[in-house]
Amino acid sequence: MQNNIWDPHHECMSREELEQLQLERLQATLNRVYKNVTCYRTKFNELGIVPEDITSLDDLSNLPFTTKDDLRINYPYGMFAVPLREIVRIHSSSGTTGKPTVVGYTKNDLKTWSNLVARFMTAAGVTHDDVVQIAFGYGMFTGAFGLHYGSETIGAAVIPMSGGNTDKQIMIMQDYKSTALVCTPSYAITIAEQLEKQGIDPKSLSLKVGLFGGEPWSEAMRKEIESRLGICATDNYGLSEMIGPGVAGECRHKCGMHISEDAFIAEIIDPETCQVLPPGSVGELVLTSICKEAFPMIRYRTRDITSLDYSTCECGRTMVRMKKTMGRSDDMLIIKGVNVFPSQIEEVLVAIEGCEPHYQLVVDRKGSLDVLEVCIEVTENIFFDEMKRQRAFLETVKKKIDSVLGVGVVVKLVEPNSIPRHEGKAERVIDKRKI
Ligand code: DLL
Repeated sequence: MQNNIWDPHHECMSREELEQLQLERLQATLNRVYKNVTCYRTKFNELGIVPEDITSLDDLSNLPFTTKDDLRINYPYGMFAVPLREIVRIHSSSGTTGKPTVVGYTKNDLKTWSNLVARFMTAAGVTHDDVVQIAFGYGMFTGAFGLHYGSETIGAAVIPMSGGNTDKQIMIMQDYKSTALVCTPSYAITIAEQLEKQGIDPKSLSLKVGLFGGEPWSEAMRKEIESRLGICATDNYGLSEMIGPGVAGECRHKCGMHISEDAFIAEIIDPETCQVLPPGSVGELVLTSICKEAFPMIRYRTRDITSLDYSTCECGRTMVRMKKTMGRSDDMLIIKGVNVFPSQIEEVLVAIEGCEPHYQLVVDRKGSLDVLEVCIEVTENIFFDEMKRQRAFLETVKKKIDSVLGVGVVVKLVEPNSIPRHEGKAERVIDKRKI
């Protein structure tokens, strides 16, 4: 490690060298998917493209996009480019409509992943002297395992706490002298609030740095976390389909997240016209993985809205920086770190007798926690039913929604015709969160 850069050879490459490497890796990836993934072969054939046609990075824009629908159609293993016996790990994306997105890793992919996470953790200042408390949930979510491997690769001591149980998080933080905290930004606020409630001065802790990600958060929230926990907080971006955390992360200058461009080629497109936009434009981020064996993704539409900054960064890294995401081009909501689609709720509601297909989702932040209120229009029978039966109905609906989403919601039954109708698209979501 040199000057706080984990892999200076790749992270500080000249653009010319980088583009040469990207092209070589892209061509290898295209050959792999054309040979091994029916979905890609069919799409390429339909367009009359063979991998050999891609002779420059500019040709990338001739290739078809990959969307979440492709992953759903090919559920669970159809997009894998290696036989199952070469897979050593399976993860999935949190809360999607119907079946989750399944992603696989070979042994080499896990090595690649560990190194990519080690990069952004090093960029945030983590070293082998650190004690890293991981408060992301361990499980199918990629967050905890990704940062776990990154920490071990650096040689830091990992405390695999998993999410929740804030009092215990605080006790461990005090007793084990954790120096780095890893969780969602909203959970960092919860921890800060609990510390205040218990009268614990954050200065009495050993915390120095926080590595946050998995959900959108603003600069204002960063300032709040930094002052309330007395740490330097960095933003880190990733998605299961690409590898999990490890796609992009901030350095100590905190002026955008460096994308590991030797592993992912980034494009910005207009989500309506699908045309590639010039450098600096705001649009949807499209990523192509060029280092993955098990689950390569060609021009995957992330739906995240951002822009890319190619200007030089003081840290010495040459990798492009993406701005904090400004929302999504689809309707996915992230509630307490879980991805929620309004259509999932709709699916539950339309199947319940007595619920009208008119509903509205109100998202708010109470303290630091996201609250999702589902307002459902019900038939007159139910609305004017006796309290006991109405309660039972409400409980049934809530249970069904909670179990489909994997996150608790507040259900409110409203009287017929009380939800505004629109001539065009319905306004399903009211997001009151100020992030
Ligand atoms: O959230 C991977 C991750 C875990 C990244 C931990 C960083 C830290 P998914 O569950 O597949 O994967 O959700 C991916 O979450 O498309 C974004 O919409 C959103 N997201 C992730 N990181 C950020 C971030 C992980 N730093 C989806 N800022 C992505 C804003 C983020 N949104």
